[in-house]
Amino acid sequence: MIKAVRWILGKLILAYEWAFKPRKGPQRSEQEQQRVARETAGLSLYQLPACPFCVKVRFTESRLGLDIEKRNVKSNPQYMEELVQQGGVYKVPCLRIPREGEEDRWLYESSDIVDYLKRHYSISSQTNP
Ligand SMILES: N[C@@H](CCC(=O)N[C@@H](CS)C(=O)NCC(=O)O)C(=O)O
Repeated sequence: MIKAVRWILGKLILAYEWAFKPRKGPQRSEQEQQRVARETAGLSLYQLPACPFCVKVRFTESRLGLDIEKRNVKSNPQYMEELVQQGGVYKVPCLRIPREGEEDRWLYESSDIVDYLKRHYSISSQTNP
């Protein structure tokens, strides 16, 4: 019974995302778009397709016109292991942020991830991550 409810909820969440996810990002200059693409190429989002907190992050990603690699922790045991061993806890979403000369940063909490993405990739942003 619980499994069935979870299954239905998962489908509803996916349908919601399909219906309402922003389809278009902001207009950027060619140069700015290249900078954003370069910087986001190193990011990865550990996540699950039907997790509402992950949907929230994916909405922000779309709204900002970003393309971040998704790592499904249920379908790939290696991603799950990386998340738990290196991130420290099993919770999604988690944004993995590479840092030059330092260990990767593992950013948990959907609101913190959304803030991070907005801070670095909103159209007026000039800062580097
Ligand atoms: N406050 C967190 C909640 C994240 C959360 O509860 N994620 C669930 C999946 S929807 C999870 O990872 N649960 C596993 C666990 O807590 O052990 C956020 O906003 O990111």
